[in-house]
Amino acid sequence: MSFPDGFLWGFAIAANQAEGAWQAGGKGPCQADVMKWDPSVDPHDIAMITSREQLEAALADTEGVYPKRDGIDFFHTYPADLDLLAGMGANAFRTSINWARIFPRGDEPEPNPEGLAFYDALIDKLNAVGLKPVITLSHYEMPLALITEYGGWANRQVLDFFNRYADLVVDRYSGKVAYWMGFNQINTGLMDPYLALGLLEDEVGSITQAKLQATHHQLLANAHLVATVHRVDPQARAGSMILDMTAYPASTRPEDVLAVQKADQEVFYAADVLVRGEYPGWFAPYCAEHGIELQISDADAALLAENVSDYLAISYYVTRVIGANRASILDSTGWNVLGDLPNPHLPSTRWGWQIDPTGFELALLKLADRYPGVPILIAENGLGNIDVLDADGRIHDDYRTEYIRDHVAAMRRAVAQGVNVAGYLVWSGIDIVSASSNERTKRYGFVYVDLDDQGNGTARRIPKDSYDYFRQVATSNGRMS
Ligand code: BGP
Repeated sequence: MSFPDGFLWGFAIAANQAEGAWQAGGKGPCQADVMKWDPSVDPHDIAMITSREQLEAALADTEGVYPKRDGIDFFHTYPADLDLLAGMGANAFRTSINWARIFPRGDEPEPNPEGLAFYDALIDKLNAVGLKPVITLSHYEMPLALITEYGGWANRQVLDFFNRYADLVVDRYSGKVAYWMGFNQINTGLMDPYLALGLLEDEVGSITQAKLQATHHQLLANAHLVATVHRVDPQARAGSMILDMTAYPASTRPEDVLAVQKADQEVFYAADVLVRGEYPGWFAPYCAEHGIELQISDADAALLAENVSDYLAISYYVTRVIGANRASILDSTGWNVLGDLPNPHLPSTRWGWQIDPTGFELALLKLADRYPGVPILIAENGLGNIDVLDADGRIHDDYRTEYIRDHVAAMRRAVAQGVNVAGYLVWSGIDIVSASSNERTKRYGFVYVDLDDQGNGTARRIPKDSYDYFRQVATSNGRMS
């Protein structure tokens, strides 16, 4: 069974993990520029920024290695890189616009013309090589000034700044973008308030109140984006994305199974608002019980109800195991949710991410039940690994071919059961910098980039063995997978 005509096969990256050129073209400092590579951090852990001091230390640091500042220099290499990626016969490419290239501080009344010129050229190049642009407006690239001077997304003024940015780029690129995506993994603000919400935990008082209010502002921003796209760029689809964190109970004990249901509430509540236009029933009682008073006006509720997303995007990497005693991500923070408890039935990557194609089919079936008929875009799926450039000059990443083959097969089974999947974008098509570990050597691409974590290497681009495999998949609309 093949996939529907027009199915999107392609790749996904993020500006902050690929472009580099962190001080070029008038760009202002953004969140990613303070993310330091630290080989002493346990691969199973994800280092987080929680204080102003950490930001200031990173900006003053002259010794440390900050790989996202240089990325793979996609800011300059994108024409050749996109030619190489288009060579796989793909028809879509997701990337983000770095907000700090357009508004270096975030609060300027006028945009940075050099930043706009870069994305003018990038989006035109994508269309020229047949890669439909899927554009993320916020992918962990918030201008630092909005964090240090305004308090991040907890401050409603930031919503106004974001709406100005969104209105500008949607108008400018109207007719050239297939999918507009407001926020990368809008539910990860619960785990990582700095990265996804621009909050400094040691300055916000109640972290739960701040996270829920900040996420509410992002949900309003997404509803505003949907309204703008429908008005200005009606041929495009507008929506946002969540990180899928499908969970299994630690045992058949009813308490463990109940814990999975509660974990799902946290994972999906933002998507419930995006797709249904209202908060789920458990949300108000939870806030009341925990003394949380969100500022949600009648106008807010109307905006959310009248501008539900055209699609829901997900990133799918792992499944996890949940026990009754786990901490809720509503009132705690940390990425341990990705590695809660080991699943003895699944292999794991070096970073503890459990590989589960069957879980992918399960995740898609659950989404179809939760959001009947809503197109689901796989905005990220891929395998991070320490790939080796062999003596023969090739990269034999059979493990990546196997991973993609198994996940495409799972997706095909879900489509055959009626799940409305709109496309499959592999993270990351070409090697870039890892979001969580800031490593270049945690590689996801079908194209190898000869740079190490410290930026040493020839920067040559070398198709891996998996390049030809994915070309078969994309050019056969999934039949040859
Ligand atoms: C997702 C992010 C991406 C990407 C991916 C892979 O959470 O949306 O930015 O990085 O994870 O994870 P990592 O790069 O941390 O290995």
